[in-house]
Amino acid sequence: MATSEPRRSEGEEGATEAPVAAVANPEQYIKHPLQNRWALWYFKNDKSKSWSENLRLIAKFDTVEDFWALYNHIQQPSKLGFGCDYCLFKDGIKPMWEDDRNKLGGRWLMTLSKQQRHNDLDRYWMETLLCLIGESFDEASEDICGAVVNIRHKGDKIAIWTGNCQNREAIMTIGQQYKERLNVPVKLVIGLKRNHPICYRKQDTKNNSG
Ligand code: MGP
Repeated sequence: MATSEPRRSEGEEGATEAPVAAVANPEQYIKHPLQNRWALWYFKNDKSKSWSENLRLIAKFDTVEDFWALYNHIQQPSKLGFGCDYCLFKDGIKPMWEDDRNKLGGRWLMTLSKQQRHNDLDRYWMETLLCLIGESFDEASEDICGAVVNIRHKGDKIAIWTGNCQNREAIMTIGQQYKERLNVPVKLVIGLKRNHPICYRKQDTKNNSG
């Protein structure tokens, strides 16, 4: 029976020809690597558990394609319940003050109004993620630990966590470029907060007791 594709059996004469059709364009199957591997975490506020028990790792990724696959698969921040957070941190850094890489750090904090949940929150969070995975802060990107979005009744928050409060130059570069990148109105102030591990431990104990 004749087939449309002639098949060549092993050892057949003239079988040295290269299988041209099998050579695909590498662009079609090689993923685009990111400079860092990142981990996305989810926090759901269950009062019966401690703060750290409520924190769950969702997935890690280190390519552009895997980032978008994950991003398109999960809920946008504006659809999350009150008390929930997403955290994106470099692989190996836990999204908590106690982590060695966060202990001496601080964060650029942006507090949003209630209306901004519908107008700006998802866009700001996506832009924040792109700033991080795209290493958008030049050399200061080294100082980046991660970012957090908090969904709260009183107003949502987005913060970029940096690793060293003493590193003024890197902090200022990150703050300025972040504000420009988000194109936030001049009157929206983003402020720098310091991490204080000792206070945190007290607060966590308070939280655990309900
Ligand atoms: P929050 O979730 O950062 O902000 O901290 P929220 O809910 O807006 O509250 P506010 O205090 O900023 O007004 C809420 C609480 O979660 C803290 O008081 C801590 O008890 C706990 N918590 C938050 N973080 C980020 C940490 C952390 O890194 N480590 C520990 N141990 N507890 C934390």
